[in-house]
Amino acid sequence: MIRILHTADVHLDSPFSGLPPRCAEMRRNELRQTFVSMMTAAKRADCDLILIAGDLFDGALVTRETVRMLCREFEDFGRPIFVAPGNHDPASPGSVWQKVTFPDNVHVFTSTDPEGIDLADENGGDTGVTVYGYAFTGPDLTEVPFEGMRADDPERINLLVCHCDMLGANSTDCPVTAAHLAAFGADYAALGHIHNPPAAGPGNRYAYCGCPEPRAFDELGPKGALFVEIEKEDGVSTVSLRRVRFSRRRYEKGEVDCTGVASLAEIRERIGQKAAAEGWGDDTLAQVRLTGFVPPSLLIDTEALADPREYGLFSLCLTDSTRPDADPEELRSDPGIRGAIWREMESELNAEDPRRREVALRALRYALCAVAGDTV
Ligand SMILES: [Mn+2]
Repeated sequence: MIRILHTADVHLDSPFSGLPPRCAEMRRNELRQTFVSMMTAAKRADCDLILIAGDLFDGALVTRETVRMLCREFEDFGRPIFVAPGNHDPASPGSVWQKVTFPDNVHVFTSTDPEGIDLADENGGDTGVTVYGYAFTGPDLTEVPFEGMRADDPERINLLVCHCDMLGANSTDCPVTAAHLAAFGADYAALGHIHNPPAAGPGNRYAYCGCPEPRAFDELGPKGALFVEIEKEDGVSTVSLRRVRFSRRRYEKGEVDCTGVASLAEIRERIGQKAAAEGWGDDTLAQVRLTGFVPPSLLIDTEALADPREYGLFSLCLTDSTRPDADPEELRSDPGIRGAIWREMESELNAEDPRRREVALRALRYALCAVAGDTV
């Protein structure tokens, strides 16, 4: 039986440019810590090898600190590690893969031509395991490098580590299909590139591990890596997969219906209830949309409401999509000034652009309040 840690898409040294600089710095550190946690877990689980299926780095800009951390962790693991560079960190001339000498136990695939490596044990004996892989050598790879090839020896445990896009037939990020993988005939293909991993292939013959640490609101929920166990006897293998969370943080999206509230304090309470109901905590970066109908005089100050500490969150981004609880039909047919305001603004209130809608809503509130003689 062999045990493998399968990871990919770590995107070390990501700029996190959507965050304030201090938070971004913190997240870059956390990303490194997440990687260290994975390596520690691989050692603790007594993994025989590690497969890194591309995009270990976010781009060509790699910090000294990150390289030092990687070399230390790789060396400390001591057993074989295979890296198949992806579209974000291709093995191109002058890339980190050329500049840095990684420890001896690390094999980096550097060619788009697939290479198969037989794994030796500590004494140089044969383990019966072969690892196949290839590299992106530029940002695009429109061919499937292993098309028409087959793993040489069906008696061995054959692994394939590859960065590829199984979700887009016309993808320029190596458009691999289930048929390509079946024809190659690996016992397990460790895939990288898709950060929100879809279900594993039939019989667990292939799987995306997803990213270990999410970086934005299109990577929702906890993230991690895969522990893979493969048993092979008389040419027949069984593969079992275990997904383990490693992410320090998680991104979550939600809606809070504000219908019936009379004050900002009540909205605050509802946001708190939402966070509690969803189990969000200080690991959570939440994006919450306020919806429903509120009194026109209630001006929602999203900035004042969005202090994450009040709800025990790491960060909170609020958008206001509430509507004044005036009846649109009644307003539309109002012959007076209220109707005129509504008819003037109706197209903006239904605009495609959420920013324009928000501005229009705010304007409508001010206008209705002013007409009603309320203070704004
Ligand atoms: Mn990628």
